[in-house]
This record gives sequence, C-alpha cells and structure tokens, in this order.
Amino acid sequence: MTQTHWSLKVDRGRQVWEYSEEKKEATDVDIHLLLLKEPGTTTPQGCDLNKAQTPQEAILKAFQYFSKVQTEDGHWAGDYGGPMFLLPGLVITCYITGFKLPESTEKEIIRYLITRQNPTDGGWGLHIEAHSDIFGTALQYVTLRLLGVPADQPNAKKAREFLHANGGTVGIPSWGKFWLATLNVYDWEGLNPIPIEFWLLPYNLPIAPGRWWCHCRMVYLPMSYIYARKTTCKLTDLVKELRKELYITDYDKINWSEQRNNINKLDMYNPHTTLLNIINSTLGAYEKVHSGWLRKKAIDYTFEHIRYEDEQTKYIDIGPVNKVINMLCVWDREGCSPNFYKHADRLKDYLWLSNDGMKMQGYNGSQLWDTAFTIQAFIETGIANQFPECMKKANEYLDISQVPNDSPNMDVYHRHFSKGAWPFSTVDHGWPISDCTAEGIKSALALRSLSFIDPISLERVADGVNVILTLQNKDGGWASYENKRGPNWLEKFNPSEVFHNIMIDYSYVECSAACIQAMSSFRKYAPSHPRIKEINHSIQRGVKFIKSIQRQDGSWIGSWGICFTYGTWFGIEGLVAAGEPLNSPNIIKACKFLVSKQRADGGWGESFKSNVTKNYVQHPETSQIVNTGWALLSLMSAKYPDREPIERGIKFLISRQYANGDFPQESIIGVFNFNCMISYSNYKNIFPLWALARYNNLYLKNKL
Ligand code: LAN
Repeated sequence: MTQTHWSLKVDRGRQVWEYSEEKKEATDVDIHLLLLKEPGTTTPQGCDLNKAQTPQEAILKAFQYFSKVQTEDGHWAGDYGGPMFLLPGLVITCYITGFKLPESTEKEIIRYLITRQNPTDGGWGLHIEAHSDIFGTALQYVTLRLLGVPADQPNAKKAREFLHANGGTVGIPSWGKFWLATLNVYDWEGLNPIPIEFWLLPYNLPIAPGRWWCHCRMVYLPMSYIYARKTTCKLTDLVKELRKELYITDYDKINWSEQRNNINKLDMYNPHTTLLNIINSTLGAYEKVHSGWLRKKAIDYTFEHIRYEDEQTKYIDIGPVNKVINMLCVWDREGCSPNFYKHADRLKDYLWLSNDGMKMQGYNGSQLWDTAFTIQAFIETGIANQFPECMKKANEYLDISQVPNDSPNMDVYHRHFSKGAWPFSTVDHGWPISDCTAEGIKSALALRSLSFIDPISLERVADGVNVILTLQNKDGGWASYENKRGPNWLEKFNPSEVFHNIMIDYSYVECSAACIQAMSSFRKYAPSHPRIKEINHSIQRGVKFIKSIQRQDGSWIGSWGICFTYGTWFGIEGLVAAGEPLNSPNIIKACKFLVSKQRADGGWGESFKSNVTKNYVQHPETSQIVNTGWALLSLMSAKYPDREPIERGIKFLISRQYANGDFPQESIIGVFNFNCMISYSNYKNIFPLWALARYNNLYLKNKL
C-alpha cells in the first residue's frame, strides 16, 4: 500500500499531504483519514474495542475516539471531495502551463479516477455517486490521458466506449466545452460567447456582475478573461491524439458553431431559457464586431480583479474552479512568474488523499465548519471538561480563524464586510460566510461554559454579530456570503446546464436559522449590548422568513446537505432558539413530517435524489446515521412528546457505532446547487454523537 508513505501536515488549518520515500510511522490522524486499518479496529490511546451498550457508553467512546483524531493545530480534517469536475481543470492547467505535479501525486490521482469509474458502463458522473454522463466521462478520460495512461489501457478504453456509444464529446456542457477548448481539443467556435465587456457594466444595472452570487462571479471572471484571450494549449502529439479519441466523427469536419447549444441529455439538468438563447445569439453577432480597444480595457480590468482575489486569499481563491482558471490567467499574462508559483504552491491545499486515491476538494477544506460543530456537540455531552487539551486546542483554532479585517477597497471589488466573520475553512482563505460566522459565534460562546478556556472576547463575538446584522436580506432571511444583490429573474440567464440557482445569492433556511441561533445565544451573554434592539428585531424578521418558506408538509428543503432532514433540522432549531413556543403549529407540523419519514430500522435516510428532484426520496438501501442524527436533534430540540420514535432512532445509532467509538462512512451527505453532491466525512462523527448527547440530557440525565 503506497498510502503508508503519506502523512498530513497542518499549519493554522492549512492541510498538505506530504509524500516521503521511506515509510513513516503513521499518526492516529493518518490512520483515521486514510483507513490504514480496517475501520472500527483502531484503538488510539484511551480507546478500546468493547462495543457500547448504553447511550452513555456510546457518547464516551465517540468523544474519546474523535478527540484522538484532532489535528495538532486544533481542527478536524476530513475528506471534502465528491464533485468530479474539479480535478480535470487542475490537471489541464498543469499540462498547458507545463507545471509538473510530483509523480507520487500523479499516481494517486490515477488511482482515484480508476477507483471512482462506474464499473457498469465505464463512465463517470457529476459526482462520485452520480450516473455517468459526458461532462464526467470526457473530463476524467482526458485527465487520465494527460497523466500518461495510454489509450489502450482497459479503463481508458472502456471510458472511450462509453463516450462513443453516447454520441462522443460534442454534447459536453458548457464548462466542459471551456476546459476542452483551452486544451485545444474543442473549437472555441463551439462555445457560446463569455463576453468580458460585461465587467465594465455599472453596478446600478440589475444584471451587473457585482450582483451575482460570488461563486458565479468569481468563476465567470477568469473564464471571460481566458475566452477573450483564447488562451489555448500548444498542438502537441497528445492533443492531436485526443482530438481523434474524443469524437465519433473527424475533428476537422465537426460543425462547431452548431455545438454551442448541443448538450447531451445525460448531462442536462438546467436547460437554457429561450431568453438566454436569444442573448447568446446576439452576443455571437457582437463577437464578430467587438471593439479591440474596449476588449483590451476589459482584459486589463478583469485581470486586476483576478489579482485582487488571488492576493486577498493568499492564492487559494474562493473555490476550486476559479483557483485553477486564475492560475491559467496569471500564466497567460506573466508566464511562469513568481505569482504563478504562488498559485502552484496552493494547489496542494486542494489536493486530498483518501483511501480511494487523490482528488481535488470542493474547497480548501471544511476546517472551521467541522470544528465549530464538533465543539458544540462535545459541549452538549457534558463531559468536555474531561478533555481539556482537546477543547483548548479547538478554541485556539476558532480564535486564529476569525477574519481580522475587511478587505481593502471592498466596494470596488464587490466584497462584503469581513471583519469579525468566520470563514468555512481557514483564515488565509478569508471569505466571510453568514452561517460559518454564526457557527463560529455559537461555538465561541458555548466554550465559555468550560472554566479552563481562555474565551474569545465578547467584543470580538460582537464583530461577528455585526457581520450577521449587515447580511440580513430584505426578505428577512440570510444568504451565504453576501446579501441577495440581484432579482430572481437573473436565474433565467443561468448558462451552466448542470446547476440550479447559481446566479444570485438566495436566502436559505440553513443560513437564516444559524444566524438566528447565533444572535439568540449572543443576547443571553450580552443582554445589555448597545445593539440589542436591532438584534431582537432582526431575530423576529428571521423567524417570519423561516416560517414563510416552510413547506405545506411541514418540512424545509435543504440546499447544502441531503436534504429535507437537513433543512428541517435548521428550521426547527432556528425557531426554537428564537423562543417560538414548542406547541406552535410550525413546529408541530415539522415534527410530524420528520416522524412520518422514519424507517423500519428506526433511523432516517435520504437519497441525494431528494435534492435533485426537490421531493423527499428515501435512501434506496438503509437509514443513514447522519440523517438520523439531524432528525433526532430536531425532535429533541422541539421536545417532541412521544419518546418512542426517538428511542428507536437512538438504538439505531448505537447499533451502527463501531466498537472503537468511530462510525462508518455511509453515502455522500452534502450538496450544492441541487445537483452536485459533496462529502463531509466528519459528519459521521459529529451528528450521531450530538444526538446521543442530547438524548442523555433530556431523558437520562445520567452523569457520565
Ligand atoms: C460550500 C461549502 C460550505 C457551504 C455552507 C457553509 C455549508 C452553506 O451553509 C452555505 C454555502 C457554502 C458556503 C458553500 C457554497 C457552495 C460551495 C462553495 C460549497 C458547497 C463548497 C463548494 C461549492 C462551490 C460552488 C463549488 C464550485 C462550483 C461552482 C458551481 C462554482
């Protein structure tokens, strides 16, 4: 096994997998993350292999185990992979720019792609559990080939057969067209224009880029730069071979402009609107007559924004997509400059090794998010005082991760306040997020119950509350990173074909409920804070919003976790924290909904199809411990009067716990934009434990 040569290095949340020629003594963290031993069989110091019989034993074992796999710098590291469209962008960028990845990395990437190939048809999908499509298959195929896998290697051959049986690569969605065009294996004529002059539109216009969801904005920023510059790989022998392998007709005979709206039905999730098609054809005409002077101006302007994003995030960038496109832009503009190498160094932050090989993560990690939840779950057990070192280190991580300042000239670059906010991952990344700030606040305040903690000051917590107050939308809810800045109809311009709701930042039940909880907690600690009136008012508006989006059946749809159990957990916790009476119709309806979804095995389990279809879909196999954790937390938070369904859920959780206190990794549990799933590997250790702790407090009140 080559994984024994790897070990995780951490520094203030930065995670880098390092390879060494000689085998190393693996740490508990490495063993846990790489599954170097059969899951459930490891016994970090203090853990034993006697399976828990009671909730109290299960809590103690879960706490002991998870505290042993905390990283040195105080956070919990985990696998944040899942999407399949990220790694190809990285490998293609490296190929075009001539930046060579270490051989040990390349080997692990190949292993990952092969492990994750769908065995039945030889393809790959949008994420690790998705059905095969052209986007997934063409990009992984190209990646394998760029990493040196020959065309007649069996996995490559099978993938090619899948592509050919489904009409070849011409019908790849637009983001795939973009990557293949930069690689010189798709013609730029085959893309709808990505007009860079857009960036010069004044903010007053409702369609101005400054109003888009930051992820959409930060992806189309460098994409429009590359499109304007037509940055394209040299015509190497391998590129020539790929041109032959990817299509079922002769490359030179393909009518490229006819492919612009050709999207394979396997891939289609979000069809273009007629309006978008009309605009695209108009832009096509504009491309032929555009002014060279204006284009140059727009190129310079966008590059300045790209540079700003690079510098503000220490070259990590907001996400995996703009990370590598920005790197390509820097190379286009400056060649292999010092800034290019700063980019290359930060590729490591996204590359994650797991038992299935090396992948590119959906972010530079979920460090802060997981740590904040872990702290809250640990505190609720009532035994955190038995783990002072662990809790102190977690507090330290929280402390160093709060964003110290606003970004300079934030208005020019469309940035929101960040002073006092918490990010999702690390302070170097630094983009503020509403609910990450909320969970940061909640966990910072929860830690105040431990006498040995040197807590984050209430002034600093108030800075976080300030960010939350500024982020509340007109509808009373909270979006993810920024306010909702544009009208809903902007979604009609969504060009992505594979994602829903990417154009603007919407109010979400998760973000809203987390912000309400954070402020409710803050007002208990600082009842006479000068802004208390505003805080109370904000909470009230938030409650109204949450009620307004509750579905007829009592549930809330989740946007960032799978799915209705996740959304409903937030809905209930938000209302309860705000002081909503437990017999309010909203809470009763929500609990009824959850109870109606309980399965024969005592747990809850949703399929990712819940998100895709926006209707509750039971998991095709069994209940899932994380869904069960969310459902139980909700019912207990609402003090659901019937103990029986709760007890059955708790029994289910205990039955799934390994003897050493760890829990099994089950199906993928996170999501974005409704269609792409993403892994949160720490959730299995957090939510079952949290539910058990609440059960103990509510019913058993046993001292552990
Ligand atoms: C994330 C990760 C964290 C997540 C939560 C904090 C959990 C959520 O409550 C709010 C939204 C947020 C911040 C979020 C938004 C979308 C992200 C950034 C991701 C799911 C991680 C990856 C994803 C990003 C958009 C992936 C790249 C794809 C594009 C369509 C640009």
